[in-house]
Amino acid sequence: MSTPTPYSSFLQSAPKLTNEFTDDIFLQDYLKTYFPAEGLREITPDMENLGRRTATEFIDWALDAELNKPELIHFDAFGKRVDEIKVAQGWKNLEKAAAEEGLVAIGYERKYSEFSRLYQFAKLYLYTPSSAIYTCPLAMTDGAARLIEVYGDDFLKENAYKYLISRNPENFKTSGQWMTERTGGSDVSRSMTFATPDGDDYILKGHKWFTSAITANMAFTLASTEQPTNGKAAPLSLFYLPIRNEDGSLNGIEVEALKDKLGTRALPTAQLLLTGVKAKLVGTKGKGVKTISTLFNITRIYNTISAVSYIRRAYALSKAYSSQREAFGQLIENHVLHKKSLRELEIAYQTSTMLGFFLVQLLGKEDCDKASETEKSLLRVLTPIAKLYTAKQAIKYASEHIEMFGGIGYLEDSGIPVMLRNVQVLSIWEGTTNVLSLDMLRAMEKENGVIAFKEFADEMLSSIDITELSEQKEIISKKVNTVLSFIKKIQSTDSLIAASRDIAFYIAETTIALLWLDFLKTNLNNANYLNTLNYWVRFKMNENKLYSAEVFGLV
Ligand code: MFK
Repeated sequence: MSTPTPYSSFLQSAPKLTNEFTDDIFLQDYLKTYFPAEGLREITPDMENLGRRTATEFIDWALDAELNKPELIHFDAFGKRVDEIKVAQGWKNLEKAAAEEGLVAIGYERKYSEFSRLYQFAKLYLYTPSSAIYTCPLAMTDGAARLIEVYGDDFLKENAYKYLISRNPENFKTSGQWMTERTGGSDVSRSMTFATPDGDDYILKGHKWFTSAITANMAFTLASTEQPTNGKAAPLSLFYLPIRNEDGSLNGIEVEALKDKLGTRALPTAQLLLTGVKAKLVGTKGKGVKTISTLFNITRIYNTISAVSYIRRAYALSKAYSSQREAFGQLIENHVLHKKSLRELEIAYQTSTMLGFFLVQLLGKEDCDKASETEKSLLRVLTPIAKLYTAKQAIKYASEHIEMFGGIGYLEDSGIPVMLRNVQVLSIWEGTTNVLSLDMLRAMEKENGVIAFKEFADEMLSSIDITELSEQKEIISKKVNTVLSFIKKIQSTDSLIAASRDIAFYIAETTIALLWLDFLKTNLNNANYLNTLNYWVRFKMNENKLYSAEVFGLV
């Protein structure tokens, strides 16, 4: 009789993705509902091709980029200061692919008019979780292109814009966005970078504490043309600069160090000393923050789509694993409690995507001058709301995703933990949750945000005339009224500020409900989608409470 082996030879197979477009039925249904049918037929092969690439070769490149962190080389062999940054081959491949796929270009070619942004961001949604966050340089590049469209002169159009939107990897250039200094990340008014005139240009001296993607070709940055007086910060202006001179040397910049970060490790984030940068003023002197907001409102939308794309990827991988892993006598996908966890992940990605892509549709309309005044205000107020909401969702579900894999999810070489580390930044960069809650208040106060939300909600609700949806419509209508009367009732500015975060989450979830209702007008026969709406309006939205400042004893 043979002796039984003392250990098991069992090996768990790893989950495999095959095509991130064809596998994502919700994305396809969304596009069928909102993208013009003929255009969709045209773009489908392109989406399928990218869906395959993001499930295969891009994942290998991203892993290479994550494992081989950027390196800063201060001096060459002969002692010359060079400040060169070495990046992994995978990172370079991801940049080349981004240009070829037109990930920025599509938004500016505008082949599908106001729907071009939807096409572009649907591709970014596939690309991001397989990109080691190469999406960050793309976000700033896109924001820079839009900034130049709105404020740029002929020089910027000729020397910067056309390269930012190129599909040719040889010509494609990227832009940075340098705002943060040691004195402040949220409060940029404390900036200590100064600009002195030099003919038609300026010379900038100062220090920038966090600059993402220092391998970019150009940057937009804030500086003041005046010194602070009596402790009052001088107004900031916006400047454009090429990062390198024509001979390849740095344009009055020293790269002091690369940051050692919790996540986004493939992305070279640097600390810079500006020793005398030649730069050009962009827009009106002293209006730098307003001018650069065109750029950072775009990066905030990228942040939103990145967040939702990671939740989608968490779902896709968890689902694939559940169909391979057995426990307690059956595949874990058949255990009812595991099914429920998967379903929660599915609902999270679909509902957050609904909010993100709505924002993208509004952006497309604004780009093409097709947005009404209400839609412009809605885009303005929903941008901070969607950014803060989806970032928090991504962090929550990236954590759940690890748990769905058990112990293997906790192992670095499984490739699972990197998602949690990467998404953690989404609630910080481009404005923290609190700063964005305040930005929502700014948009409500200065740009008709509340009125726009009310008009949007009224229009959505009045367009629903389907008996099967009447109960849900009534619940959502009550939610809209609750948040609007809560805002109206608040007496003091402090109370409003203290409640702003709750208001932002409440509006995010109510907007999702309104959008889901609209989506169901054409997808009512899908039981899964109807179930999502019912769960959302009857249960999920009730978890969100509006707390006044008094509850916390703050006023
Ligand atoms: C994968 C995803 C990719 C993401 C890319 C990540 C790249 C990472 C790079 C970075 O992290 S860069 C750093 C990002 N930093 C921030 O986002 C700063 C966060 N802080 C804020 O947003 C503050 O609210 C702000 C700096 C804007 C406050 O500045 P101020 O000067 O104290 O604001 P103020 O005085 O209220 O506004 C000045 C003007 O700007 C006003 O217009 P007017 O001059 O006409 O009165 C405001 O209305 C306008 N403004 C402010 N925020 C705006 C805006 N306009 C439109 N949209 C906004 N969001």
